[in-house]
Amino acid sequence: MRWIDRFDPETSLDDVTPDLPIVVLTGAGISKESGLDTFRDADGVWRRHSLEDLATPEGFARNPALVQGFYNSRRTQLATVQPNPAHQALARLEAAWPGGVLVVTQNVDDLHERAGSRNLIHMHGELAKVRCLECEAVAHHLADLDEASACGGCGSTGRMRPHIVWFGEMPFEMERIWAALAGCGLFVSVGTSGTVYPAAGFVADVRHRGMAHTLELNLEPSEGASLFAETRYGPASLIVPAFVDELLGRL
Ligand code: BV8
Repeated sequence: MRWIDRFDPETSLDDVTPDLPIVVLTGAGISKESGLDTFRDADGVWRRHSLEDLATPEGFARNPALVQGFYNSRRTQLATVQPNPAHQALARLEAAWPGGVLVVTQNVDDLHERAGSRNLIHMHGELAKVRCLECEAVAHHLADLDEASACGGCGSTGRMRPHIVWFGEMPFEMERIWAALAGCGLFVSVGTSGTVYPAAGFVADVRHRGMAHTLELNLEPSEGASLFAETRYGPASLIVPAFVDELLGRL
């Protein structure tokens, strides 16, 4: 039997009562209108740089200076961008929705927290944090990293890496994410191409249980679009606030 045949009958937003928890997955598309590049659009990061050289442990081992430079320039860019109405709308939803809202972001920027989201998981890590390869200490750090950078915990130098999940590494807080997906009444995906796993598999995980409504909010259909019970397309800064206003208008 094909996996898709086991999905339960269609759901709708009408099934999403205020007591039900909401899980929102976000990707690079939600930060695009803040001025941060996505990865796979025509002008995306992986169109200009080699993913293998810059976002894998092997690439870091081969040329740490190249990888540190890539993340240093992206970390520096954080100070030049602001949250947009889509980030702000999700923070409003979290503050007002009785059933609770968890934002699981693939993004490594800090725009969700700067918009006011608190119940937030950075499953792919954070640009504003660094980790010591010696003692595993994680620290908030906005300056450049290089071979002279010292760990604030153990004092080792030249052993600091970006606190980022590279390809082939296990994303953070997966148990907490899977538990939230299992218990949610609404799963919303915003601004992601549905290319990278395990995040790209979350909608199927939710649909397989057949209880939650699933909604894709994106600029264009993602690779997983057919798995969503409902889809709405347009720029995140427009369609996410409109969706949040509609949902809160039902309270
Ligand atoms: C793991 C680092 C297991 C941070 C990133 C073969 C098949 C299936 C899976 C695999 C496979 N081979 C390997 C794998 C696993 C691999 C994977 O999925 N590879 C893919 C490429 C096939 N996954 C992993 O390795 C993950 N780890 O599986 O571990 C494991 C098990 C045991 C033990 C150890 C390990 C780790 C994945 C994380 C990798 N790190 N980045 C950084 O530098 O930023 S992933 C990278 O892609 C980014 O972090 C980003 O978050 C992520 C997803 O990209 P999107 O956010 O979706 O961005 P994208 O550009 O693709 O799309 C943007 C979307 O926005 C588009 O749809 C566009 O239309 C839309 N958009 C644009 N503008 C707007 C908009 N939407 C709304 N409004 C707009 N204005």
